Amino acid sequence: MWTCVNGLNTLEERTSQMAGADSTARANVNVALVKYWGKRDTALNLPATGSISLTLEGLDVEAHVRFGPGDEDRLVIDGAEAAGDEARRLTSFLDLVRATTRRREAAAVVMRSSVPRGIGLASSAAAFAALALAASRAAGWTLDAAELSALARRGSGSAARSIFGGFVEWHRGERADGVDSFAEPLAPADHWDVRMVVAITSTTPKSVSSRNGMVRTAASPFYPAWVAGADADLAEARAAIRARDLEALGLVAEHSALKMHAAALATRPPILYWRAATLDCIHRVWALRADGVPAYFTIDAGPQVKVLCAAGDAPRVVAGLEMLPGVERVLVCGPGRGAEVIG
Ligand code: 2P0
Repeated sequence: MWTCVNGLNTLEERTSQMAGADSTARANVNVALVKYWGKRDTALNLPATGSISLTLEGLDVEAHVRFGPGDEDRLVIDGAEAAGDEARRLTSFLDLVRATTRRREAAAVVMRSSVPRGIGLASSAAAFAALALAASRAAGWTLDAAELSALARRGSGSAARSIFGGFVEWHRGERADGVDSFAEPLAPADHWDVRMVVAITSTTPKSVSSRNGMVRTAASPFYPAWVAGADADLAEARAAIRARDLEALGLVAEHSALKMHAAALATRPPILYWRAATLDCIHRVWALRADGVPAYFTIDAGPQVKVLCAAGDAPRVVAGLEMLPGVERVLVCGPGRGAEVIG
């Protein structure tokens, strides 16, 4: 079990170092409480709905970027050369930074992740938030927080939220060019002493990426209802966060996650991210609630179950989940800080 700590600081404080041709940044993952699942523009990563998340301390990605001579980008992730789709996605993101800043140099990128990739733990959110900050600074491009969030969104939608710490809302926006689709902080990491208990039920990479899963879910008969319900869920979650009302936030988070998965299940061919242990965790969370422990689950594009609870109840939630067959590991994360420059 890992225990992660709270963190705070303004984006300005965290990015106050001088920009140069070389920069290192770190960003934490975030877990959506009101989910993003569907796009109004796939090229620009513009979401069909807004979403609300909690940034988690301790599950992070560091990105070092240097622009310099060379014919090709050099991309190293966790000690291995990036290849295939992963490399293409990183290079297109770097192309976007180069095009905007009129740079032609190749980039040397080294990323280190404390989050397993491709299993539904939001590693791409942390990766593109860290990369957006490091690459923009290495290119000498000064962005305010909203602009940085919109840039991170181009790499991975959910990365827009990892720019900020604590509770965060990513706006759907209305404009076709996407300039109004960025995230903003709703409440800082120290607003509320909650925990996210993460039950890992499988580390096998998921068979349907979030990107493909969203495209396929748009054909679901339940997709219009999923989109139509988002504004009400967002309003409920915003009010619950402001009032520190765990029951209200937890219930709307479960509702949002279940609707997302119901829409995915009802598409053709169906998408089911859950394993048997995922269901066992859901039932255990409901049993804990019946026993008087306020705990509420959410599930992303993978079989892991993330449980929101008060800090003081985290040990009981961990005890309830770690004994279940099929639960490989349980992590406990507190609210985390936003993306920061570390070198
Ligand atoms: C979320 N997820 O709100 C939702 C819930 C997964 C389930 O955002 O295509 O990696 O890069 O924009 O951001 C995962 O999708 O997808 C995600 P792209 P992303 O956290």
